[in-house]
Amino acid sequence: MAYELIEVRTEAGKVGVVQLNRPKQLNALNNQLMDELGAALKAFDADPAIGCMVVTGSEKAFAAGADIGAMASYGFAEVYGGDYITRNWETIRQVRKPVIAAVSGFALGGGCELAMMCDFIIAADNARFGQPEIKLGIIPGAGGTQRLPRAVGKSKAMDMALTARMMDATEAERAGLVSRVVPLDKLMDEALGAALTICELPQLAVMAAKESVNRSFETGLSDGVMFERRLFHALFATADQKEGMDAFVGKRKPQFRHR
Ligand code: DAK
Repeated sequence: MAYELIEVRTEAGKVGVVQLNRPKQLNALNNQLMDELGAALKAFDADPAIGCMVVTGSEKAFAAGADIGAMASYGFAEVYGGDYITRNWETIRQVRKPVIAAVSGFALGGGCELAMMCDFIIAADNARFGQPEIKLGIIPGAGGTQRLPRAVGKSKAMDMALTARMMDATEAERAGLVSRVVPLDKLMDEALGAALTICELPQLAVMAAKESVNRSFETGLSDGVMFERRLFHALFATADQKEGMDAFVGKRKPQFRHR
């Protein structure tokens, strides 16, 4: 598939990088861009050479939200009856390998929601997160009212959704929305470093860890712990579990085969 609104590349033959590329519109997310992003992530997910993905934007904007101009004329019939802004926002959730959001600049509205759909967020020190939809007469529509309180708690989530206040990178890290903050010029190095670390680790265990952490958002504690236990047991059927433990006991470097 030829992409127009994203740039796609592979780093070290192992990390799939998707860069949102509508810089003049601050990477406002329209249907074409979301279709392309979904297709690129699914292609990387299906590629056995790829162990992890990074989604990033420009220095000024990860993404300033869904494309307001494209949405402005929609009525209920279009947004509910059609699939104009719903058909491609869940694709990222189908991706089984880890996806890291490398965020610099604005991550607003759907941009903040997209970052939160990724497995974790590494932020540049100029990152600003917000759910300003209220100023447009709408509310977050791609999971913001659900994922944000899980990430930062009710009070900050309410503050952001009700006042449209933006959160800077320092506050976002303190609140738990992002895992690391780095200087802007180190953002991609940091994200690629994290991605490469993941690529070196046993992929079946990586996928199981992602699945299990994600399950914690869907279940109660007892069911979640049981789900985790089943995956834990299953990993003892992998060659990489034998290799990892044998290597530790033998004081040597493991050679994982992702089997
Ligand atoms: N949409 C379209 N264009 C945008 C945009 C957006 N969200 N954000 C910025 N732009 C465009 C501007 O119109 C401007 O275009 P030109 O005038 O140059 O043609 C260009 O990007 C540069 O923007 P500014 O001139 O405004 O730049 P500033 O530095 O002055 O301000 C800003 C930056 C990010 C503070 C400002 O642009 C801004 O407030 N942007 C809008 C932020 C916003 O309200 N975002 C939330 C949008 S609603 C759903 C899925 C997703 C969603 C809902 C449902 N489903 C699956 C159901 C998501 C909804 C949203 O995200």
